[in-house]
Amino acid sequence: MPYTKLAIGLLAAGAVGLVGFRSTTDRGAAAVEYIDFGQVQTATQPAYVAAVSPPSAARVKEFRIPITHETIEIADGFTYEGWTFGGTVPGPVIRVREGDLVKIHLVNESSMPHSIDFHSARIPWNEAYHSINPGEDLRFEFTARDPGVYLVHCGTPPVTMHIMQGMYLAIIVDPKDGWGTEVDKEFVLVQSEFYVQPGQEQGTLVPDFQAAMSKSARYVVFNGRAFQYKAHPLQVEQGDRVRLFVVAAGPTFRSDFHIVGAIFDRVYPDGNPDNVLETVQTYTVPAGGGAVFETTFEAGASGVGLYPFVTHAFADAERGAVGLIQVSQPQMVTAGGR
Ligand SMILES: [Cu+2]
Repeated sequence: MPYTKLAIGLLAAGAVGLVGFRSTTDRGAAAVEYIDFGQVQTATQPAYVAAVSPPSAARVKEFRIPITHETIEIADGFTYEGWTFGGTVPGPVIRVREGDLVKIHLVNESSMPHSIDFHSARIPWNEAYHSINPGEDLRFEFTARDPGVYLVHCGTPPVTMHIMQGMYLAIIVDPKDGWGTEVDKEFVLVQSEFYVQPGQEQGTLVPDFQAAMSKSARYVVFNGRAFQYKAHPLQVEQGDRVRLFVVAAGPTFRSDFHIVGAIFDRVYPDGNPDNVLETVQTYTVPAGGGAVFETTFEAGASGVGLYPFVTHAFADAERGAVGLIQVSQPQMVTAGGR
């Protein structure tokens, strides 16, 4: 379908975490949005931008997703040859609305076969999720029928290897009638783990598949890098209501998601607001699953201060799956050893 580029421009990195070009037509229900993730890349420095903006009004959304192999930083000072969707680990957040037609154009720009598997789609595996060779591309589409937050990953065997190399991203399908609450800030957190050993050069890491098969992760991370939000907290203001889209990419671990010093007033397992749980301390996101968490940072109840978010499986938190939410400007900024 042809589309007219009515709006092309640089997007503010802080607004949606993407820098580059995208185009959107604006013809009401027939509008088409096109994003080329080869051109629009998620910022990962100083930290992967976790903040997300609402989806566009376009009812047809098309995404070009290049597969590339890239040098990534998975812990401070440690680089790794990752396999990526869109050049980063995790790949870019895809956000659509329930009922949207989602068109995918997967392009394998790497040197080996890969694939893509959308948990948000009802589609035959053999049509959409098969591997494509270097230089090949694949087009498929699906209607986003089911609201929630979902894992997208490479499914090429051995899947453990392709996921531990970084081939995953989150897709949010906003409910057609909204989430039922108004929030001030939204963030995406994708938990995953890396199985690595030292490379030949100082500061480099290489895959350790045996460690992966014995579930001995070296790092467990949110959004691709150990401890990045401890150094660069997610910033909210006192009084804010916050929605967190949490996905556990694995390849093997789940996330026992918890915020120290806060209670979730709502959790939507799988991200469907029909699945509401109220007043939750910790909720487990299974490997290959997602959930939406909501809480409010109010004066006298999770007010100004620092709030670590963790997987409460603490051996995993010690390996990097801990970050901070900073509410307004605390007088003493200290992580308190967590
Ligand atoms: Cu792959």
